[in-house]
Amino acid sequence: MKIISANWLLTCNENNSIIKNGAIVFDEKILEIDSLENIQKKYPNKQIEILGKNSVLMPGLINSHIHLEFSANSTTLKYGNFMNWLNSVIKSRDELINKATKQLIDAKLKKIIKTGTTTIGAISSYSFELEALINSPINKVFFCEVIGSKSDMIDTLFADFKSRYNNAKKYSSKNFIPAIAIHSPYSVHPFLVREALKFSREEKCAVSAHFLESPEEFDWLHKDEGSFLEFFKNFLGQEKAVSKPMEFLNQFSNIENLSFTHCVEASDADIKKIGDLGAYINHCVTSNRVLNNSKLDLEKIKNVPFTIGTDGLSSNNSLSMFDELRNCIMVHSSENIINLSKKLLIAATSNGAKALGLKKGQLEKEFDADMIYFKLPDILEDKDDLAMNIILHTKFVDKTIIGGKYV
Ligand code: MCF
Ligand code: FE
Repeated sequence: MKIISANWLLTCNENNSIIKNGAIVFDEKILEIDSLENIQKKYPNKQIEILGKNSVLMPGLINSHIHLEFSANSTTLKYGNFMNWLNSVIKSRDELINKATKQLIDAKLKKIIKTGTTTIGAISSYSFELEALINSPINKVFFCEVIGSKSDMIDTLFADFKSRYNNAKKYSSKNFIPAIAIHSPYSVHPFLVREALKFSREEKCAVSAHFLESPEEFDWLHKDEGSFLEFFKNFLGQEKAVSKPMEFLNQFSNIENLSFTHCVEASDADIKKIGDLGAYINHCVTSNRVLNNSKLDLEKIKNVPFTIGTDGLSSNNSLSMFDELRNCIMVHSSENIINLSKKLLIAATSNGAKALGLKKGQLEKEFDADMIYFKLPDILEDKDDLAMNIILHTKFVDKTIIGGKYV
């Protein structure tokens, strides 16, 4: 059992409460959280680590959507237009994936931890990053990807997916949880979606899917036209989308931990359906900016909880959640920065944990002791400004605790 005290405890709990001069008692879980004064009275003989002036202790950040297999990209892929990006992925995928060695991914994971992330939702196309991941202390929900829209390939693709999933399952532990990613409504045949979701219900695992991120995807799914048409004709001999957005969403009933990534072009009815499914929206603001020059309308999704993801280096220049949060406050410029910052830190902690089905993301009794601490550059006058100043000023954390252990 350990006790830490900080100037500011940002709990990210249901009331979003902040404790000034607080202390937290923990082993692998959080045992107690209160004012330093009360904790000192209760544990008079216990040593307390006092973090001191301007210190902040908060739940570790949860990056709900990341593709580590694309970690070797920096300048290779085309940005600015989704179709150009997709073509560049197809052209350079093998080369990029080969360059994403275990050493490279190890280094990225170290930096991810140093920049405050304690849990990731890792989307995996091939399981090439599995070895690096299982050797890292970071918590991971490992989403094995299902992809393929050709009807004559369903059995083969499903068998390939199941073998990756079953292999990943061998490494199941409290910090490695296998899950399922359905790539998207345009790239997965509805029968394959059906089989994968049936499997997910048996496994009781989390499910995530990319959904309506580009205008090109919208035109293709709704009207079978636009630049996806040429792409699908050339590559797969298909002239029609395999499913409509609502038909796709309708398949996702009765899944406990469900999330849809992007949703930038989703209609009001789609958003309502996502809410009715009890799902979360993974918001990847930088990815949306660089691939599509678009942004999620936070007002439009106000009834659906959202999480924060960096996506991969395939569509971002950083895997740091603090960089991503800074981008969020800059891109969503019509929202008041103080309120938005509070919402964003909840999205990046508590909501991320809920979307992934984890008892994390809050400084609250019985929650996993995944915490980060760092110092603000100067004295904070008003606690109402805490979330905003954390986002504006934090690049690296001083210490990371995962499952009660310093990493
Ligand atoms: O989220 C971004 C953009 N949207 C879709 N897919 C990906 C993203 N980053 C990486 N991907 C991967 C995806 O998992 O790109 C591959 C898939 O395996 C090719 S998409 C035909
Ligand atoms: Fe993605």
